[in-house]
Amino acid sequence: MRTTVGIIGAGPAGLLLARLLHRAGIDSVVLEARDRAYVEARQRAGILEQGTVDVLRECGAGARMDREGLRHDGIELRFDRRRHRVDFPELTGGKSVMVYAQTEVVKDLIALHTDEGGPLLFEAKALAVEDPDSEHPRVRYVHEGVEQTLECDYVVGCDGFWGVAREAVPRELSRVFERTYPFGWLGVLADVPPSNDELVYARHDRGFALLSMRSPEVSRLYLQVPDGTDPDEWSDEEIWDELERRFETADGWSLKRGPVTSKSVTPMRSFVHEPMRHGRLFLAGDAAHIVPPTGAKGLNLAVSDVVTFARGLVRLRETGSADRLDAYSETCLRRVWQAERFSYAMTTTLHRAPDATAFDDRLQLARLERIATARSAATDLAENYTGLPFG
Ligand code: FAS
Ligand code: PHB
Repeated sequence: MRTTVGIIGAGPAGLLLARLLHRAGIDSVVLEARDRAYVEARQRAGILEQGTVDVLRECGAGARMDREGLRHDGIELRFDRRRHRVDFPELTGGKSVMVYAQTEVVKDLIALHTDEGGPLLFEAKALAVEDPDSEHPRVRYVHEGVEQTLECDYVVGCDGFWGVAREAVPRELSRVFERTYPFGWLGVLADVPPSNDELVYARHDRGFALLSMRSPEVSRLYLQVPDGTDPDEWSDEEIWDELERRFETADGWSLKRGPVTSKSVTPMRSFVHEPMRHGRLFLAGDAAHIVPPTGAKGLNLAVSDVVTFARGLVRLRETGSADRLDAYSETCLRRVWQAERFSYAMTTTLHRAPDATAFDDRLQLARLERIATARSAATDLAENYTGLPFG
């Protein structure tokens, strides 16, 4: 098989890229190792930056998001039993975020692509990217038990952290930057209306807690737990009891309980691979970088990477200039490191390390106090949370 752009992975990065290229009249083939049901059910992100919302609308994938998504103009920081709201439009000149789950974005893009787009092969596992620095890189993959080759002009690895694309960048040219955290997130979905209109990020001596949502009927909640925790070690009652303790306020706010429908633990990691391009191979999304979910940046970074690639290729097609494509890695990395910085700051401000001292606790509270009282600090949070401009 032959195509212009071979895309490995049908997560948000791969699917959005295929859509953007399709709209620009550039053909692509998407190879996805798992089946459609699995990809559409995988519980992940929940917050879309303003820029992501705009791109989904522009490429004709925003209709259901605009019908069912929840626009949020702020978040609440909770610490020391106090509540502090961060007003996004007020601090950013009008920007906000959208609560619309990654699973729904993926479903919308798959439906659109199946109706209008090029080949999207499920249960097609890429084995390797070959000759990435030649004029015609190839992807070797297995589909329906047969090993095959996809010949391309460009390959974009959108195959996530555990994918194969990154391995095709020669080790001697690769630099990896990494930080792991001694805690993870126990995440639950619950059939109960959210107990707050906006997301609540709580810093507590017992650990972090996050109140998020999927709809006016479904809550999504997270608890900081020790790294390697088995979710089945926690009964639903214990989870609700612990959430109540960590969200406690001085004004009698209460947490509504309801049936837990899913439980999972996510490890926390910061990771960046440089460069994000080698020859005709480009890495996008989690294939190149991971952020801890505290800043709600992962999905949105994947979107900005593929927008940067698509704009670069369209410019080459239209003007013959490869300047944007050649600047792909440095353009993306500039935005990636800002998101790494913000996600690290949110994570270390709101989570309590197992070896934290009273001094550390005071520092965290002082950082939160600063956000609550200084417009400059609140603005920095609001600008990063709603999303910095695409490269
Ligand atoms: P993905 O991992 O989503 O997709 C990669 C795809 O490639 C997968 O479908 C995989 O099956 C496929 N693949 C892998 N190897 C392959 C191979 N060899 N051949 C073919 N296909 C292959 N981000 C936010 O922005 N906001 C949040 O609120 C947020 N919350 C999160 C909560 C949790 C619990 C988790 C785990 C993540 C969260 N994230 C959040 C981050 C998350 O959304 C990722 O950043 C996002 O999925 C990245 O998208 P992709 O780069 O497309 O990678
Ligand atoms: C989610 O809704 O899943 C979510 C929201 C905000 C985050 C992380 C996850 O920071």
